[in-house]
Amino acid sequence: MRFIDEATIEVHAGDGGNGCVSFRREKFVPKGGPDGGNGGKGGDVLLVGDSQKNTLLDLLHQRTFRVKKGGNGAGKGKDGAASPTVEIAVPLGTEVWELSDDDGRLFVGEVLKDGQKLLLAAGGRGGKGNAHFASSTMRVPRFAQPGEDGEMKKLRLVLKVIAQVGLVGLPNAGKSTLISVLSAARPKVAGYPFTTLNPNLGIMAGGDYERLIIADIPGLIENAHQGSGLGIRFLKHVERTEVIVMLVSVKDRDDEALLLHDYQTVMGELNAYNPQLVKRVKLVLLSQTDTLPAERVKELLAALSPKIAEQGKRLLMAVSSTSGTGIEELKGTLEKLVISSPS
Ligand SMILES: Nc1nc2c(ncn2[C@@H]2O[C@H](COP(=O)(O)OP(=O)(O)OP(=O)(O)O)[C@@H](O)[C@H]2O)c(=O)[nH]1
Ligand SMILES: [Mg+2]
Repeated sequence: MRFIDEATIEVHAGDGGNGCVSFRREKFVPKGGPDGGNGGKGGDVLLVGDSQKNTLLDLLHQRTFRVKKGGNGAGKGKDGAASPTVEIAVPLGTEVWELSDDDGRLFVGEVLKDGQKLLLAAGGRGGKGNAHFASSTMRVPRFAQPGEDGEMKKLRLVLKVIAQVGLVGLPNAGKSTLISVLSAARPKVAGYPFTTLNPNLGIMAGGDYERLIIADIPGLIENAHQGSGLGIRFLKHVERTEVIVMLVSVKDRDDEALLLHDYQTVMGELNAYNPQLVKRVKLVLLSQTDTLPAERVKELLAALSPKIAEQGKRLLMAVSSTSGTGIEELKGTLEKLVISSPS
């Protein structure tokens, strides 16, 4: 499925129905009183959070949402029917911005929970019929109110995936392979850089956390913040993530200084996007450790741990997705980190 995380849509809420001018006609009563009913309310356009969705792809096919006008009032005091609302289902984590004609953006809101609704455009009020205006001083109102126009808006929707754990690292670090070991996700894995072009989501089951959502995002390279490689715009998907895990592959990098350099490169890119992300890197994984003797992995862990420790706030562990070494321990650590982090 194609992953679409931004879309522009136009929404037209329903106009209110018009009020009616009518007079009662009864046998033997030459002039009946006013009996024009009210117009019905125009339907609203709402956004609804839907946990079954994970892309804004639908919105590429349908970009305009128009709600019917409310029914007009009629004689004999009949009110027009309200027109039904239109609901647009979107993945959780969708933000809405209203676009103005001068390209300005105004934050409207976001949906974070299943079934949560956000009003995008309000339908117009129905107009009052002439019966409404009858009074002792106004016995024969020959007018009624027109319905109010529904709101019309141009909106930009931005999906920021909600995951508890985000995987970051250089291309080929083994992020996609790791998510396939931790969850049922089966993203594309290959021995060339930038295999992952769109974020992959995986759900890790088990333990106290029934559902721990992990996001694997495209690889970062030096100067990604200046547009190198795939850039850093994908980092928005770990912006809400409390626990960021960085993978540093030891494959063909059996050297403390090289590994530290790789670590710092990725940190630099996170920092350029948003310094808050740096603080959330709670765990660094030496990955693909099956390519080195176990003894050597221990040495590297011991040498690098103090350099990345950040006063005990950042852990260093070793894993191999291929051999499975360290994976069970990693699962337990991820749970603990997620549970202990504020959300
Ligand atoms: N030996 C070994 N190879 C691994 C391991 N994990 C991943 N690989 C290999 O490393 C290569 C890159 O793996 P990916 O999972 O695609 O790496 P990635 O970090 O998702 O890469 P991008 O999507 O390009 O950023 C593939 O050839 C994998 O088979 C591991 O634990 N051990
Ligand atoms: Mg990948």
